[in-house]
Amino acid sequence: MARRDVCVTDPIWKRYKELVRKEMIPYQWAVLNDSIDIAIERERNDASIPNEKSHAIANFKIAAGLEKGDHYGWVFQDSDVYKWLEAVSYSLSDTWDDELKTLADGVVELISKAQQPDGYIGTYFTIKCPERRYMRLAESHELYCMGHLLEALVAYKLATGSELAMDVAEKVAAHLCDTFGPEEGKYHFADGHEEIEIGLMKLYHITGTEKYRDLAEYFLKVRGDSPKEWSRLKSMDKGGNILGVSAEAMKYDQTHLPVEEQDTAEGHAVRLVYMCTAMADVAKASGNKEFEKACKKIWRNIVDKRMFITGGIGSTVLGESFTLDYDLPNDTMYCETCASIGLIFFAKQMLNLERNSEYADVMERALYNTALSGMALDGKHFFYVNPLEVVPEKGKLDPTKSHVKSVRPQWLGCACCPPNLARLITSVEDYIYSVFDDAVLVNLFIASDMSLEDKGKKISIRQKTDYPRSGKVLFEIENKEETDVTIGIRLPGWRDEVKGSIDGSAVKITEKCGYWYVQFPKGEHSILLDMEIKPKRWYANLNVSEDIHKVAVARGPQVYCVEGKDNGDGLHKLVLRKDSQLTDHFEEELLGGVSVVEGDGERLVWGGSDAASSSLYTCRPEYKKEAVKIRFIPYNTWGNRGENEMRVWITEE
Ligand code: FUB
Ligand code: ZN
Repeated sequence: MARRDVCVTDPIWKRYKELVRKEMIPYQWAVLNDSIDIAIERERNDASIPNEKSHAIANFKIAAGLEKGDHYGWVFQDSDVYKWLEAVSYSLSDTWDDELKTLADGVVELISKAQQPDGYIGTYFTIKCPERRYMRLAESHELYCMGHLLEALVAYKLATGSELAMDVAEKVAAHLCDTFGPEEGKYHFADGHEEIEIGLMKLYHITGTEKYRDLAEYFLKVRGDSPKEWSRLKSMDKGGNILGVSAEAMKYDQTHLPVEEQDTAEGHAVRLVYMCTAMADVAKASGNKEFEKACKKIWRNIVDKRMFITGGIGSTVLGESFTLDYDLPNDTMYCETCASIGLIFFAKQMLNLERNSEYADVMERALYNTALSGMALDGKHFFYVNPLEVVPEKGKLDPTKSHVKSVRPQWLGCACCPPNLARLITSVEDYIYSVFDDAVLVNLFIASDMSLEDKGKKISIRQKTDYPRSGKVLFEIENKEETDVTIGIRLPGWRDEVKGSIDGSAVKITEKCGYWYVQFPKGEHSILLDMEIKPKRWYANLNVSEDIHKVAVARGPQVYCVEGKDNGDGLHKLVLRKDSQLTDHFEEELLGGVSVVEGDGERLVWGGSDAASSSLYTCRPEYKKEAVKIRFIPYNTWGNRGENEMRVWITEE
């Protein structure tokens, strides 16, 4: 669904979009051009992570022959520029801006100049070692970058009509079709980091060129099809490793098994969800049932056993990876912002394959919690890793927690997350609806105006709501078709009591796979969905050892947390009383306006003799309990009031 079909009117989301337009996009542009003096932090203690400057635009100028110099940054530094361009494209579709368009036109032109005559594009290899092109594909991210480029160019074409964008994209795609594929004489492998498949599918969707879809399918099929080929690929280039990137075990990049046989989420989390996003898209487009089955199995494994309550994924910093079922450590996890963004992409594609509200539930969970937590309220500070439990000193002094930051850095040595978030927020309207020939599904509750006139359907839906502050959503529907239309409204998995009315009359809500389907004849109609949103306690599966005897608080789609700022540090000493009533109220001035949750609890303090209080262990735990009011804020807003402790799961007694 194109952005022009949906216009967001929601004050919260408009604020985020404006933040991206007015703060993030110019800020990121300055970073990409090295024209801003900021501290670039390594995302963890790893000296091989480049952290001096971005140099991303300079890399393009050098590759295009417009400037002299060497490449600097990650081998995938180009993708920061592409994601920026993609966010700009969506932003232009929302709010036209001549100056920004001129700037972006210049970037597309620069990209076209850096493109090689045969269609190849990649500043690292063009500048440093053109002879090593595709020689170390498992680590080189060449196709990963081109995938992001295709996504950006498709978005730019849709937003501005740019012919140059399309020329560059088609040249890239033609080059890839000539170079990779099952035929004799072509390369029979894919990139170590999935993404090209998503880019090719986007190009396929707007051009209808089947060979792009087929190549996307090929890149997926070849992955893990031939472990020997991959081993050869990983060692065929004797030129040495690429800065900061080294060959990893097969599971890391999902090459351990043919993709159709993969049924658990393994390896690097972003790679895995990008792979699944493309697989689901290809499955829908080409009818590949094996892909569909694998996607469903991997989805089940993530959602049932490997996802944090915040919609974060990736349990360890080592390889930024999944580990094993129920291994969900709150203070060492990875939960990269990009991984949750990828999970949102995956969920959206799954909704096209199967009308089941669970996909939208997970999409919403990842969006409202981990994804939004990736950015500070000023739009200029970003988390790469989104912990569920933080004690600032541990991140600084415990080498195994160096990735767990308590304050969002101004920029990161590996800057994949900030521009990824910019493109997600500027395109949030794409996730609100799923449109099918026989029904329109409402997945997210975001005030907006939607019209399908451009799609040849005379249907419009206006959503009016202040969700998630309240759970009341009014849909004003206009059906100008001669036939009935069917709207399916998501009934969130977290809901309690829900009331509904149609055209002003209360009705009984019926449910099919998590959606309430209503059929309308020609004319104007309204549906009111009235969900009670109140703070609720959530508990983890008993196999999650980290969360035993603990509780998390959520309010509608938002997971909550406690912060030292409100509750004093030493959050591990807090106990939420089982019998206490959780209350909520809205605070306009706090963190941009949030609903705060409160509950009665206790803080454990030592009540014994001084000598015993200073000993590390005791047989006589003389704890006292001091009554306290525990105050919770939405998880996505934590870390905006200076450095302090934070926790999602707290002890309950
Ligand atoms: O490898 C490219 C990107 O950098 C990945 O998606 C992120 O996880 C980070 O490693
Ligand atoms: Zn990232």
